[in-house]
Amino acid sequence: MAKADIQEQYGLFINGEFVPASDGATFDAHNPANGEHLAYFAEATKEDVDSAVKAARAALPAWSKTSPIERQNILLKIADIIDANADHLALVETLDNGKPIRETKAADIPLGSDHFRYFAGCLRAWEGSATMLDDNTLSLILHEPVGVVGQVIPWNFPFTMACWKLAPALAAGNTIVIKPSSHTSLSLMELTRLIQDVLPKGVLNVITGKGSKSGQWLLDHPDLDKLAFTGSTEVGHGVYQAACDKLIPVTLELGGKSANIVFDDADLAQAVDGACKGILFNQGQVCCAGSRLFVQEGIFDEFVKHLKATFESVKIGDPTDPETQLGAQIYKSQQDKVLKYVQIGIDEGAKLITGGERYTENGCDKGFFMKPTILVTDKNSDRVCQEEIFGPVVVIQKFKTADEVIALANDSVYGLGGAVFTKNINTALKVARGVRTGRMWVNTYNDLPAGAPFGGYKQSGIGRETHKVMLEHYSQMKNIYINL
Ligand code: TAP
Repeated sequence: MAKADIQEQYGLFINGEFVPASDGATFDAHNPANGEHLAYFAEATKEDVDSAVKAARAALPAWSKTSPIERQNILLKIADIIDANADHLALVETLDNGKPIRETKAADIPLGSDHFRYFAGCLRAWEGSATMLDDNTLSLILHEPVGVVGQVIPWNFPFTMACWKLAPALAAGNTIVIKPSSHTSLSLMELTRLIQDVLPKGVLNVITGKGSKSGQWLLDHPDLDKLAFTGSTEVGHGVYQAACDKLIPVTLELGGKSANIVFDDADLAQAVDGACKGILFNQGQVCCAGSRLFVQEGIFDEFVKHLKATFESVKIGDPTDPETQLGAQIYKSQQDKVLKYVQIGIDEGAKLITGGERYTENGCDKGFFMKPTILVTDKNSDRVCQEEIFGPVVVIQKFKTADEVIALANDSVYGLGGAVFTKNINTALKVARGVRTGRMWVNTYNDLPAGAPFGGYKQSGIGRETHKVMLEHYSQMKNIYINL
């Protein structure tokens, strides 16, 4: 397997310097594809978290007064650095996360740099306003940064999620303390190493460590002005509580159980491809994965036959091989959870069409590889239709009418993504408008460019990312009311 030029040890990044944890504690990370040790990371103590927040607080006055031009130039410089190191960062991400290099090269890393470019553009066009309320009264509206932001991101898209969080927060003039998942700290630490001299000291602080300790200490820190979190709905509840306790704003990007809906008149090849993109991208470890697939009765059997054949032809294996389509699940207990869900589905009466087990051929026995899996059921109440599996497992159901499938899609506590495949624009719009989610794709799946807002209804979150509205989420509106 390819090797990356990485350090053996990474410190915390506090006030512009890499430092060890105050008690010297470390933890290590392994490659999920073969179990090999990758690097050691400092495990932040409560004191370290406090130092990081203090550094961010001290840096805030100067950073918040930088001109939009200065911040734009810095964001563009970061984007350039990412692009110049794209191959390195893609390999790092693949080794740390197990996702195929073809995905990190085509999606994770370029989506990250594009995010910095997008917000570099937005921030210059983000004007306040001046309104004469009457002949003697002028109302000015200015945007001010919200302040010191605490951010926590998950392991499924470590690099992209970091960019989704950092770019808008920096664009709006905030200072940051961010914590990556302890399972995947490498790409953010490598990015930090590459951009350490670009930002003034203290503007960006990165703490590594376990969520239940370092992460919780960050959320609970009393001197934060905003929390931003991407991860599970379960932990998201705790983040919301922590924000409530401090009465500070919060944005949450949480879990999903998205409906991918295929009508009889869909282009079959396009819909099968969309189903694969929906559930196999990133090994199905995607918040908006199309994990519930609804296929109309007229093409049901043919569609399932095609999807089964496509799933069985997927190239599974070494994620650093450019030909590999499906890499490794993130860690053993996550893989065990996915396998357990397959059994739960079967026990509840679902039919296993293909997959449902580990993949151990071609040197994959040391990693957490899985065969793409199809279950078919007729009960949307099954746990496999209601709970987030977070693996390459799609559950297919048959439907007759648009109204029926809209009701089935909405029978979920989540509301993050979804798609509709049809050649009829009226059907597409009826379903897209009827399903209560933040994003509905039409005739595609899992495209996530900057500029199109992404975020959840219901238990899938609060707020939108990947859109200029994030600047509002990371700012306060100041009104100056002038009696002329
Ligand atoms: P979580 O277990 O919720 O972890 C997310 C992050 O929170 C990690 O950095 C984790 O650190 C940290 N964390 C865990 N417990 C914490 C606590 N008590 N206090 C503070 N931080 C804590 O989720 P995950 O397993 O990494 O990611 C998968 C979930 O994220 C899925 O549900 C998925 O749908 C969701 N997700 C949503 C989106 C969007 S955009 N909606 C995007 C990606 C993922 P450690 O890992 O070190 O424990």
